[in-house]
Amino acid sequence: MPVNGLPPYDTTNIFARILKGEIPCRKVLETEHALAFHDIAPQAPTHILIIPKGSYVSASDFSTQASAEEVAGLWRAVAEVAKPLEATGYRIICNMGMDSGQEVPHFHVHVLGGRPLGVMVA
Ligand code: DGP
Repeated sequence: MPVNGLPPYDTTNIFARILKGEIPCRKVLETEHALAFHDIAPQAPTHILIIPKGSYVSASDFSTQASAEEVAGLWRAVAEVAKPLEATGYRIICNMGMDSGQEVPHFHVHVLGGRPLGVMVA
């Protein structure tokens, strides 16, 4: 049963295939619980995606089903990846479900920076 317009976890989704090494990525960081790599269609000079290694479709699934270690591991990877942007600032985005336009049904965090990003509007 789809939730928020998202199907159940599909092990053939593009990020699952990146995790399995079936599709290449420009890796930034890999830890026990997370993988970070450059977005294929960057919206800013720095645009990095951070994904958990576990199988979670959405931010909601990750937040409610992942262990404390996985949650901490994911967000510490986000902080690590964003460290070079701390002086000037950055934006974190998680799209969740149909209305957000989430394209890839494996939970991911976008880190964007390297230029003034403007005021966020819908
Ligand atoms: P979202 O709309 O939040 O689901 O963002 C998905 C992002 O994933 C989008 O910015 C483009 C990126 N993306 C899609 N396919 C690939 C891929 O094969 N490799 C990489 N590196 N990024 C991808």
